[in-house]
Amino acid sequence: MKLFHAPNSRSMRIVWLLEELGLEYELIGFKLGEKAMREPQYLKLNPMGRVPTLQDGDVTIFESGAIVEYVLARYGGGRMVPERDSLEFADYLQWLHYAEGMIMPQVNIIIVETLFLPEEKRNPTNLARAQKLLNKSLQAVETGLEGRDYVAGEFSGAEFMTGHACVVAERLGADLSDLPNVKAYVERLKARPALQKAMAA
Ligand SMILES: N[C@@H](CCC(=O)N[C@@H](CS)C(=O)NCC(=O)O)C(=O)O
Repeated sequence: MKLFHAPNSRSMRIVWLLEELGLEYELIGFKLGEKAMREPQYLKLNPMGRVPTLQDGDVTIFESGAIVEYVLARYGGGRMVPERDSLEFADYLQWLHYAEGMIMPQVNIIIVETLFLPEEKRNPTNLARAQKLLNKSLQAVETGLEGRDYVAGEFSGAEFMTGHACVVAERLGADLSDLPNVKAYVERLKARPALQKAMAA
């Protein structure tokens, strides 16, 4: 398998997943925003010129959530996916999709408003609104973690999405002071050797 990856990006989710599963893979490294990500050759694989993209034999797939589902369906052997007739299966799907739907849009705005835009173009109102909504989106995770260590009970594929989004939010300085479950969850995830390896990749 070949994984197109950039440090400090969502492709870390897939490195983490492949490490947790102990699968062999080759990393094709980019720097976020570099020109090579917009070259026609790469756009054939990922029309948005983004990471991650996974190539597995004849299969090319982008969108981190889809890649998590693909890898677990094909190589997971039942690991990290709750039984389909269990209550946890719905939690698993919910948190697998929640990250891109609800957390990352606010993370994207915060990154743009604090890092990408030149100071004169930054909009403090946009930033404050995104920070408020990020906190609100993490409050749902706080509730979801009540009485459990992971969002679908046992460690699952949903961690690579919502767990990763929480780790990124913490790194961006999100206020976790009223979110003790999320805070502990982030620490629990960061203690995993596979995530540490992915963060260093
Ligand atoms: N929804 C997509 C988002 C992919 C995405 O936006 N990736 C960012 C890195 S986190 C990227 O490649 N940005 C490069 C750019 O915009 O030039 C996914 O989850 O895979």
